[in-house]
Amino acid sequence: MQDKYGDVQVTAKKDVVGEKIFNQLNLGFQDCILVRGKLKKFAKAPNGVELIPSEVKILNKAPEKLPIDITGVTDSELDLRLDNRVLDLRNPRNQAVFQIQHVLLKSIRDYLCDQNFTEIVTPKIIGSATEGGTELFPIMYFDKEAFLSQSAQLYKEQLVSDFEKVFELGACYRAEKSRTKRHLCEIYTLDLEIAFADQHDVMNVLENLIHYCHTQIKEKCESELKSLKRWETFEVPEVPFPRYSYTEILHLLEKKANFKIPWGEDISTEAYRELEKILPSFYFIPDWPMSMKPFYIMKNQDDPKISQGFDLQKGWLELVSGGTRVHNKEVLAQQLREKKLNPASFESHLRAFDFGMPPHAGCGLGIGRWLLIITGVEDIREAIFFPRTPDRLTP
Ligand code: AMO
Repeated sequence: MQDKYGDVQVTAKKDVVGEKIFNQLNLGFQDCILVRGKLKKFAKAPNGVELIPSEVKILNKAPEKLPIDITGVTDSELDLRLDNRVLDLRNPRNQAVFQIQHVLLKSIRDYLCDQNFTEIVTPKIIGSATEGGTELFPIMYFDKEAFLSQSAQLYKEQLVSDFEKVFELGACYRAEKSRTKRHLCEIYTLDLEIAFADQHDVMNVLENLIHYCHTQIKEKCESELKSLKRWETFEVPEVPFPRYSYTEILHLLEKKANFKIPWGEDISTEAYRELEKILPSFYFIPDWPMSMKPFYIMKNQDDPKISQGFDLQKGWLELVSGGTRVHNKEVLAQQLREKKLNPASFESHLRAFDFGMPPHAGCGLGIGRWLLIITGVEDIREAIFFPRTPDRLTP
């Protein structure tokens, strides 16, 4: 018998429990039952005890033939597993992924609350584009068009002027037709924003947060990591994490991997795969070209071609992006124009900069991707209860 806490052996000998209970326990796999009885020590049973039943109730039956194997003996195809997700999540390996997520989310909250951050909740239905991209899902809001929020960006920046250090754990929506093992259309992110801070302060918070959360997981999730065969390889990374500017990364790629990327171009997945051979753990890439960062990122004061925006990588995978923000309204309006966006569409956001907006910086981190890094599962769809992709809207 399996429950939230693991397996329990129910031992029913006919001459001990009687014929009625003996017959009731002729059950199918995944039937839902209630058993009352006496626990007895039994070293050979899972968890060292067995249950001798005195009452059995059959609450619900499962079909004899299940659509997927959840015992781990045979692998079912991922799409078939996701079609039967409720059942799939009874597989101990999948349970382990989400028990780890549970500890991760609690650790994030514990750490940030301890550092005097205030948890915020921002709207997910918005009137206009957050970041100006084309990745918006339009919806009907009564008789008007509205959108699903693609990021907490604008609201967390506004709220930083009231609460100084804020964070949000929430959903955002990306209408990207990317069919990769790291992209989803509905993502759950950690958003941070800190007043009177720059990108370096945010990087310091991030590396300490990651160190803390990994330490908690190593302490609290031994059996889960073992069930995922991650116990030996799971890493509590040392801090500080190395920092290589975008330009240094291009040099590194050229010198060590013979991979040439012209300055100003994006680093391809193929190039990141090469980088992972040189930098397998966590590393920051600051000083990206301004042309590749959004309008709210501040320019380098000495060289406006360069931004004060950074990414945090774990090997080949981008986990975080963030940076120092523009806090001056005129500069922000100018940068919107430079990105071919219309400041009039951002009027209500710009108004928040009229009332003494402090200098600030922040970042956004994808929880699904963090869970990939921790658990070693290969596809982000396995790290989400009910994934949303261009091809999947149910269950
Ligand atoms: P960005 O768009 O880089 O930045 O997103 C932040 C982080 O969210 C995760 N992520 C995704 N995960 C899965 N599927 C996707 N389609 C997807 N898109 C993003 C990544 C990424 O690093 N407003 C800025 C953050 C900031 O500057 O504060 C933003 O949204 O892990």
